[in-house]
Amino acid sequence: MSRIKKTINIIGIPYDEKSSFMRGSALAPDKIRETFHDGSANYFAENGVDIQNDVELIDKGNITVNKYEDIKPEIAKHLSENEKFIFLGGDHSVTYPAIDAIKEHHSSFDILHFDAHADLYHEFEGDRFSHACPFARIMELGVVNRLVQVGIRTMTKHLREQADKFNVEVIEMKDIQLISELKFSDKLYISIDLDGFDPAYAPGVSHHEPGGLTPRQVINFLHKLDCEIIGADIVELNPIRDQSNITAALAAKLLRELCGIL
Ligand SMILES: [Mn+2]
Repeated sequence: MSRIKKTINIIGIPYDEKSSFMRGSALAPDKIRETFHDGSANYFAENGVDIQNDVELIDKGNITVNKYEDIKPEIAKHLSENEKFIFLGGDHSVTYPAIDAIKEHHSSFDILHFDAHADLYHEFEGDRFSHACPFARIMELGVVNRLVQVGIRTMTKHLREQADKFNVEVIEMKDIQLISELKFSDKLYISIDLDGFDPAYAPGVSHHEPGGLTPRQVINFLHKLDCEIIGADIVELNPIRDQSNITAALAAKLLRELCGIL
């Protein structure tokens, strides 16, 4: 029996100018690719999907970004109706233009967001498009039905108010056992900020926030999803801060597992 292979496109977004604390994540897309293909691991996802043969994986390279406003149109050039996309950031500010571009092809969907931070600030240090703000901008687009954030452990009073305003479902790290009850049934986009993981597993990020997720928790949760996944991003790898390439290895592993479930 033959079947049509799914096409999964990888798009790098080498942009870190909206980082509030430390630059470096612009180097991440190439570092993740290099690690993905370095021969240290095979190309099978844990669920048995052979990334080399069972899916059509197309690396579109990195988009050219001179300024933040370039990101949406540069992404839009590559998007199409029936193909899947994995974006490699970049800092988390890139997720807003990515979603803004995707909404031309999907009129409503849910987002599952792993992070130490809610990234819901109305503005941060005078910038509404800071990497601390993308999910406020995304919710203002009006195309996301459910935003579910997992692993959050830095909530302020303002962020709790923003989460209430946008009806965000926040599973804070202190209540992480609640993910066992979490289910999705509609189209889903997945955004993974690597600082959602404990810095012990992911030291190569700009913001170290101890007490975080384990790779096993996240991967097991991804494998349990049985809804349609339209796309994903992996953001905030900062190769300058990484130790022994351990965070890049986690990013490459997540890329493989996302290819397995998309
Ligand atoms: Mn974060």
